[in-house]
Amino acid sequence: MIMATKVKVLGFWCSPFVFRVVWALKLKGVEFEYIEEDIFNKSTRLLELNPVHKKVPVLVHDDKVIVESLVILEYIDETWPQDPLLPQDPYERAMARFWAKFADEKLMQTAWKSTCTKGEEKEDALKATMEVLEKIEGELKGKSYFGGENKYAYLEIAIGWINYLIPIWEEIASIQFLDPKRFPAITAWKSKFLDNPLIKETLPPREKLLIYLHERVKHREIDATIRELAETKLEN
Ligand SMILES: N[C@@H](CCC(=O)N[C@@H](CS)C(=O)NCC(=O)O)C(=O)O
Ligand SMILES: *[C@@H]1O[C@H](CO)[C@@H](O)[C@H](O)[C@H]1NC(C)=O
Repeated sequence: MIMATKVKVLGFWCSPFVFRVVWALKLKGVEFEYIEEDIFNKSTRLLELNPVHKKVPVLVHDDKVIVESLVILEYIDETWPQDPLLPQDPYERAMARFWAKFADEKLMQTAWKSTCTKGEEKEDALKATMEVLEKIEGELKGKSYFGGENKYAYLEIAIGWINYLIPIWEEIASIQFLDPKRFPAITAWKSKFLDNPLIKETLPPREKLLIYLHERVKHREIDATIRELAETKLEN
């Protein structure tokens, strides 16, 4: 364990962005203090440390503050170079960053939207989600991990949220995103990922996550109904 410096992480117990940072630090054996934030009632500490986005994760390293999970991952990799996350080759590094960005921009919102919405909106979101998953499947095909044999590569950590969140979303919405026949590479990778002790010890209990996300879906539905009512009122 590296003890010389002080590392703190501001997080939220089920955030896919926070897990990236926690996994990377644990993997590299960097000791850190974890501080749970209430993202629905933000502390002045959070607002002061991340005034731009007001979001978690926030990494505090001595007196330096770093935000945005993918940026934090690169900072961690450069500051503690043991067990590297990113590949050495510049092209491979670029590709790893490309896929992480792609999944963040194209997958997370659409998959969540498929979970929360109804009717045509849901159909469209589901279709878009499947297209993205197909691209990711293509990238993983023929490999054990995104990083080849490196089971703790940058992309594993960046996209790993798929493995614990998507199954819960599937259950809540009674839809199947990850059909093992259609996505054999992702399915195999998912089991390996979830079996990994480092991942197991950090993920929250499935029941707790299920209850919480159910609530989030309900809130989204209520918000949408209120918006609709407000719009009809304006029209009349
Ligand atoms: N792009 C950011 C996203 C972080 C993010 O959305 N964090 C959520 C928790 S899952 C948050 O703090 N939400 C509070 C808010 O949106 O006000 C990252 O990669 O770190
Ligand atoms: C919000 O957080 C403050 C302290 O940071 C606390 O005193 C207050 O009770 C919290 N409010 C709610 C609604 O949880």
